[in-house]
Amino acid sequence: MSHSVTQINGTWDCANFIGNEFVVAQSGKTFENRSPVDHRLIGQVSEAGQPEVEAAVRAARAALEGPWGKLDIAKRSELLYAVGDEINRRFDDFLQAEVADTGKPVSLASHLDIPRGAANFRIFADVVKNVPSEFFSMSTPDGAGAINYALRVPKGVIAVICPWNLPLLLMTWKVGPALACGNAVIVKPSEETPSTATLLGEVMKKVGVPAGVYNVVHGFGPGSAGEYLTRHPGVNAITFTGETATGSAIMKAAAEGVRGVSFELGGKNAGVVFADCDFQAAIEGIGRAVFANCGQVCLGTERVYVERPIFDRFVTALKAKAESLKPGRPEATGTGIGPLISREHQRKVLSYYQKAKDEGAHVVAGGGVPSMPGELADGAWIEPTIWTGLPETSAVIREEIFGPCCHIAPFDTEEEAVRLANDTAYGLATTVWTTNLTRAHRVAARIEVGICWINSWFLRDLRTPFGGSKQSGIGREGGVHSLEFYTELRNVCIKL
Ligand code: NAD
Ligand code: 6OD
Repeated sequence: MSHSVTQINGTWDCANFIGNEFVVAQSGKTFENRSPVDHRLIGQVSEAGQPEVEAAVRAARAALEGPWGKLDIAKRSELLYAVGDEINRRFDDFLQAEVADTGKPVSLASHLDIPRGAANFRIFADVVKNVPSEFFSMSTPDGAGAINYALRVPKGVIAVICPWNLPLLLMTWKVGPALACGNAVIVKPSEETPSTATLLGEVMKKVGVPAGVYNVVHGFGPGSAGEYLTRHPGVNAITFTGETATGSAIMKAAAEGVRGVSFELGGKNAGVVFADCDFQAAIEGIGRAVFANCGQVCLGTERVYVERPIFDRFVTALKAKAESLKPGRPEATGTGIGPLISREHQRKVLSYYQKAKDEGAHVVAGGGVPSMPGELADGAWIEPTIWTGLPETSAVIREEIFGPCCHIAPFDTEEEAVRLANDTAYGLATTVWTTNLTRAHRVAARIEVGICWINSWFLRDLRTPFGGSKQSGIGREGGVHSLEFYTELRNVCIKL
């Protein structure tokens, strides 16, 4: 792969990307990027310090004041289309980088992560060209009148702080609209997944995106690039995807200078399965919602409520689904599930597996670490796991685990199902399975979430509002909703 990251001793090393140049931190500090599959060293990552964050902010500001700030919407859209095309042209490079960092099956990354990375540029290139602004004409005492129109102007320098679960998809979901709206961005990828954000630097430069428009600083959160960036007064707004507790820390940083935030945070999502569902479709859908990406999807289901008449049959069928998912190398045909992102995350998920046992759960499937051959034994593997029999107060029912696991509980009435689904501090997504259309509308209106899927899960139309209620987020992104965060409206009032 021709890569923005330099190849040293057979490993891939990631540099920061500032002002269209790959830059190694002045401090010389690096951290390791290791494969979740077998813990092998993928490469060293240059950890940005204050000087690199300063340089990135300066580069971004210069871009806004330079050619980028003067480019009209049509030209910006053309460039974003070119970015999407170039991602597709280098599809295999992105795929290889994403799979190396995450260990996820190639079959998943090639259908979800990389195509969405490209689509996220095209959709917002189209949105900015097609969204009208406001116009009001008014009367004035002198009879001549006045007119008002609203201009959409970019917010300025946007810090984009990203998680590791869908690295390219979630990063471009924010970079696409931010650039479409004329901002400059500084991306801080997760320390676990630095590669695709780095590679995107090559793409930006190749297609002619001006220097300073897209910057990448690598590092951690507190006491590192994440904190330096979010505290920097030259950053005008912060868009963040990650844990609710991190969102809270970033919000405190954003309070200094009263900067805007857009947050996509954690979840403890419910799946609700009514007895009148299409049973096989529900098993397939809930199976994906629980186990896809090894359960590391913010929209994933960790609490499943099933109407009592089909409860036993549902538990048996989902158990079969869990046990059919074979762990293996990302590129191997037949791999149904990858590893968790890291050993640290594996320890966290296993601590919940232990808590479930301690609290008296019936372990229907999984519950531990699969036995893996050879060097794979060093990877962060985990068994897809299903529990029943826990009280709703149990930690595994209340707290986000972010692993391939769920608790299944029976319910008797629609009222009870809605109450159970809503009994959480989070409010990101729900998936409801029923063939009764009236019931579907009724339940969707009552579930306290940002996204309610009926007879589907993670089915995305990128024009729709995406985000979380309660502790799952602040604001909505997607289609025109992204423009609300990435632009400001300036009213121009002209006295005639
Ligand atoms: P995380 O919050 O640990 O880290 C996310 C990013 O924030 C990383 O880049 C990290 O380095 C950075 N960071 C950490 N502390 C920081 C600080 N004090 N200041 C600035 N930056 C800081 O999240 P994660 O473990 O990478 O991702 C998993 C979490 O993300 C889960 O909770 C999941 O639900 C959530 N998530 C939510 C959505 C959504 O759309 N709602 C999508 C994906 C993931
Ligand atoms: O599809 C999206 O746009 C999106 N933001 C998905 C988030 C998935 C969370 O893991």
